[in-house]
Amino acid sequence: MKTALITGATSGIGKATAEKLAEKKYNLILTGRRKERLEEISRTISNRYGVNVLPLCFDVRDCDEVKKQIDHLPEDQKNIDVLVNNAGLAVGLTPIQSGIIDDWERMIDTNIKGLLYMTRAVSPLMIERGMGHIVNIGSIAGRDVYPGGNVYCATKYAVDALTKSMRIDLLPYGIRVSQIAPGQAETEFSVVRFKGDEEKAENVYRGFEPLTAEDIADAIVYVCEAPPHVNITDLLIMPTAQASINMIYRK
Ligand code: NDP
Ligand code: 8X3
Repeated sequence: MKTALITGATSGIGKATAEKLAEKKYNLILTGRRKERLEEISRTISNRYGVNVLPLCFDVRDCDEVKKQIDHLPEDQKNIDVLVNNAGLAVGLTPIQSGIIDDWERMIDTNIKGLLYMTRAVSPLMIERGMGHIVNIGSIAGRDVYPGGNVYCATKYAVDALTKSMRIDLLPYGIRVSQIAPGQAETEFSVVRFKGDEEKAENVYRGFEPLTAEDIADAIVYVCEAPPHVNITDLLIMPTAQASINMIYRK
């Protein structure tokens, strides 16, 4: 049985990926900051699919905590076959000249530094075993920019660059590195971006059919289940109604 560690499994893409990998009989290590939700999701998945699910509650922005959590994993759960670097967020949609510094820090610390801390802690375990697969969740926002997207886009451009670099650095150790880059997917993403304003969040998806978290999870499972000699390096997945980052056909 394989083991997958998924960051940000308390909602959206991470949660859906946990379900779909459990369906394929992966044991799971799930992370997130919302403890109760994380524990509830872990229990439900474990009962439903009969797999081991270990909830680890921590903030990926805390480098020492990330290291401690991975170092202290029970020996039989250090065999991480798949790391899904999914935890991430956009905060605000403010032009650069009036940008809120705290919002910038949250995005940079989570989307770039959190992904780096997780990779730094887990990749040596993969190297020891001469196998592993790291799946980074990028975005269409890492391919093009939009008004007010500035820092969020920059973090996803960074994920794109890091994915390519990690693939080179980890090449001698048989570790696959892939990126999944979604377009608009309806999750808690926009509620977080608009700091709890549900109406603004709903407007993002008004008049067209966005992707679901499950659509992206299906792609992640496909990438993870490819034969060991096959690495699907990069998947850009868009809603049919979205032609480019700025072009959505709304009815
Ligand atoms: P959600 O808001 O639904 O999920 C985000 C997850 O990340 C939550 O589980 C949250 O858990 C976790 N998270 C956020 N910050 C931290 C942190 N500091 N430490 C630990 N966990 C954290 O959004 P999505 O599922 O949509 O987002 C998942 C990824 O997909 C993100 O990287 C996002 O940028 C990317 N993406 C999303 C798109 C979309 O349209 N939805 C499109 C393209 C990419 P908790 O709050 O419990 O910590
Ligand atoms: C999320 C998609 O277009 O809101 O990465 O930035 S977008």
